[in-house]
Amino acid sequence: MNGNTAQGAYVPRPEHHFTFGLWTVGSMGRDPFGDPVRPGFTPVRIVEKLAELGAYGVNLHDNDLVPRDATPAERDRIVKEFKAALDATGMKVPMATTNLFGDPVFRDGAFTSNDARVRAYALQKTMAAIDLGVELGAQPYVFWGGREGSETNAAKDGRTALGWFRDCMNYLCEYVIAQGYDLRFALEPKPNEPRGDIYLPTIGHMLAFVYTLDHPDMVGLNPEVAHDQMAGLDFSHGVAQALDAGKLFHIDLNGQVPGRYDQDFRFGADNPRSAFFLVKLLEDAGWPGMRHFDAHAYRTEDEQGVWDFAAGCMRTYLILKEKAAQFRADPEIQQLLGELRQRAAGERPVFSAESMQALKLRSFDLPAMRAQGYGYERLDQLTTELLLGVR
Ligand SMILES: [Mn+2]
Repeated sequence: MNGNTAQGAYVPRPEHHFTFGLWTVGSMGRDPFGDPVRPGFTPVRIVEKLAELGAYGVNLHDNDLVPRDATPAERDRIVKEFKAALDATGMKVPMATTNLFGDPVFRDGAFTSNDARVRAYALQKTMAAIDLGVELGAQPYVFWGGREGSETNAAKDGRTALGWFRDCMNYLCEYVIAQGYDLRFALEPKPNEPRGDIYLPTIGHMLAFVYTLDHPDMVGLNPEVAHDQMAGLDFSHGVAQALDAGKLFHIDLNGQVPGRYDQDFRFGADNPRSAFFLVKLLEDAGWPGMRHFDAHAYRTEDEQGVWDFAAGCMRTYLILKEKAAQFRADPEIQQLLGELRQRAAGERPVFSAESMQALKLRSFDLPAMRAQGYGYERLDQLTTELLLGVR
């Protein structure tokens, strides 16, 4: 697929449902070793520029929009201006979340702090942020427990911490029900950073936790590429599990090299191949959610670099989406997959006295089964060549 049509297909439009956090393009490039390198933008400027680039909407933490120390009057003025920018551009706010990590009060966590007053304050702050999210039309509401962890296990029993976390999630589900909000929660796992170790570090841990809540139907996941890849995991496997459970409520797309600091690179910057398999999974599944980027521009960049970063995230997704379509249409690849499907076809193992007896008596041609390969080298090379643009 070449030529002008294909180029046009890479131009992001609102119907592609691309979203960015205010904190992503708004990142001033601060890191643990260095000061900000960019001045940042007002939320209104971000909305206007992302609309121009073809995005569908922006997502926010409460304090990305309303500063922590704003008075109620200031809050109302800021929200009004922001809504006017949304109205003027047609941009939406499909997701909102709470900053429960920046304030020093959360240094030992929010819902898992050893200080009961901090846990209560975290609930109060989250209820106000949920009200703001609902006012802006957000669905779902995300929780990233960046400080919900520890450096030393001498101070806190993990069972106690998870119990506190559960109490808070149950409380907030009841809050949503009591307010009559139509809102679901999406929990975001991460293995470490900023805490030495964070509770519920992977998609699997988080999924198991969801089913211990009072309203598991209201709660799903917001997995992030970087959070799995920094631990060396295959992100698309985790996303497949969340899809299989009907729990993929939201997703954070970015780039991350395994074993490094939390990089949050432009989508596909690190590993276009794993990004391809993720896009292919989401598109094959017909997943209806937002394609949300939780990433930021390299610290080397100025304002133009930030907008190049945002445009690049969306363009790469669309290129990989086209590659996934090309993969589905490629005769050689499909022939190999067809052979694999034939080999995979068989009766599902449904237990009964008869099926058990039959299986116990079945004879297998083990020498032939041991000898036969799967042809993955050829399939993988064809995939590689497709991605490298020579097919
Ligand atoms: Mn994230």
